[in-house]
Amino acid sequence: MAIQTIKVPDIGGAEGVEVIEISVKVGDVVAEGDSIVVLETDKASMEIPADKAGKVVAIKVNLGDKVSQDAVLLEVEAEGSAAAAPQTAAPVAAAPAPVAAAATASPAAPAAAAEIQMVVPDIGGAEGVEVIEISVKVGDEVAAGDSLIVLETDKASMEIPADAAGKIVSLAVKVGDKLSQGSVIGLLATSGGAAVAAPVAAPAKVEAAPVAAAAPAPKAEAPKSASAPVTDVAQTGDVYAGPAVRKLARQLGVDMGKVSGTGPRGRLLKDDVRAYVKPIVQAAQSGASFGGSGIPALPVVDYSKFGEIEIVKMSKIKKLTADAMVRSWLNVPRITQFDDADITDLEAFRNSMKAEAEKRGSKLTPLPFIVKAVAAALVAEPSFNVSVHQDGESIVHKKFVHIGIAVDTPNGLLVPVVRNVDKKGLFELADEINVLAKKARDGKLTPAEMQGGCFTISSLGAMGGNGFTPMVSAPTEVGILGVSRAQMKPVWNGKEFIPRNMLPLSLSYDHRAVNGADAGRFMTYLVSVIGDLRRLLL
Ligand code: CAO
Repeated sequence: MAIQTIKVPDIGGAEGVEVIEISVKVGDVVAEGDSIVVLETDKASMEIPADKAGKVVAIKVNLGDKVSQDAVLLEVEAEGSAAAAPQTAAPVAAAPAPVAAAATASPAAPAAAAEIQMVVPDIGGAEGVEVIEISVKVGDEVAAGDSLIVLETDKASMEIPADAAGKIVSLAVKVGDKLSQGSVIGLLATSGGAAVAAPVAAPAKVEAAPVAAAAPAPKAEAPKSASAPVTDVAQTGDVYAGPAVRKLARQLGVDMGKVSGTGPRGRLLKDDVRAYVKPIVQAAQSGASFGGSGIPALPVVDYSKFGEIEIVKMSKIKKLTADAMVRSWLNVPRITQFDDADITDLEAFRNSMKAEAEKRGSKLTPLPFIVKAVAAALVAEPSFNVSVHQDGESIVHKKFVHIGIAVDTPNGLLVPVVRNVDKKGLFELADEINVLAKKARDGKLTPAEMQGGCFTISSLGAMGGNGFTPMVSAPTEVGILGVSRAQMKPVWNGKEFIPRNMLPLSLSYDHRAVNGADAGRFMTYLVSVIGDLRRLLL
């Protein structure tokens, strides 16, 4: 079997054009016309099709290489027969070409507004080329050079631009129509002097547009001459994709406008289309409904397009937290209720106890007081001390009060659990929280120390803020209290405003298990206990 080479065909004289995609690998079997590499100038991309069929035995270019006409791209072993076809470079835009803009240009165009026929210019002799997109609608104002329609052969796509500025009066084509040179696209009411096109009555004169795809005019740019060049990889609307990708998207019924391109300059690749479709198919197969309530995949974004970036792997803890957050977000109908607790007296008491706390080596922050008050609220309002059973039909009521404390560590968020809070004193709680927080920061917590929580407290009080909406730790808990920074506020006592130290509290709960009324009672009780710690004795 003969080994044959596939070379860069005539690319309109462009030199040193960059290889941005290699669409085949050694061992692949290519048919004539299959896209093998994609080249890109600073203005357009073009797919280079195989001009012979066979098995790829060597790839002679690398991504980033700069190539010109006749550069060897691949070696293929002709399949089945040694009598390979003689090598002829298939022009890139073999099929069609032009975004040939002012193809209908008439130097003697009228200066006044007039209706002109929009027609398909010279498209390299291609006949019956399919309309795959209509980029305008009746009534649209277009500038000269704006894309009107996109045609596609099996090898290339091309935009047909307006050759004059004006308003679309009518369209004579629809998606799927097969057009050739001279086919009428519709009527355009030109906006006056800008028109360079022939008036309706005069049959459009079509000039030959260059076949090569190498130096295309950018989409928005008005053509500078009567023979504007081709964009092989059409950039229609926001979609920047080659014919093969467009074909795949069409076959799969994918709206390309919804897919993010990961290729150079946001170009859509086949893999982007597949990545978009995969989760939809998987979800559909798992029985999920997409009648408007499905979860669409997040688009893939190439951030390097916007500036310098660095990609750092998440720590294991951060990854686990991310998964837990998504699980909670998607499974828990979460409501957050806000209130302020008056901690003026609590703070006075805490300050009075500071010396004693220091003597016994304890650090008494507001947190142990809050933990103790939450434990009392869980006993008083047991609707919060539950889990939703996995059978989806039962509620697990807990007869113990274990409270998790969110601890910020260099590796991420950890939630050690303080057990039997209702049975412990303030100093004991303060010490235990400090020991667990240190273990968390040192990475020494055991799994058992992070399990069994009935409720979580997330304190951002040392950092600031006046409220947030914490996420419920599902499935084990149904409530979480966010604590923000206390601050002095004027509070009306019935006669006058007095300064009070107010602590903002945010109570999130799982509305499957807890009703608003339960939450209202829980919060009211909690606020009253924090406001007057003597209530703990009742
Ligand atoms: N308002 C005003 N000041 C507060 C306060 C509040 N709500 N809460 C704490 N403070 C003060 C403390 O009194 C302390 O001041 P002093 O040293 O003058 O007494 C200072 O802030 C620092 O407190 P701390 O952070 O050392 O101790 P803590 O008991 O308040 O919190 C811990 C302990 C482990 C919860 C905390 O260190 C922590 O990691 N918090 C972050 C939790 C987190 O990331 N939550 C988010 C989870 S959801 O993403």
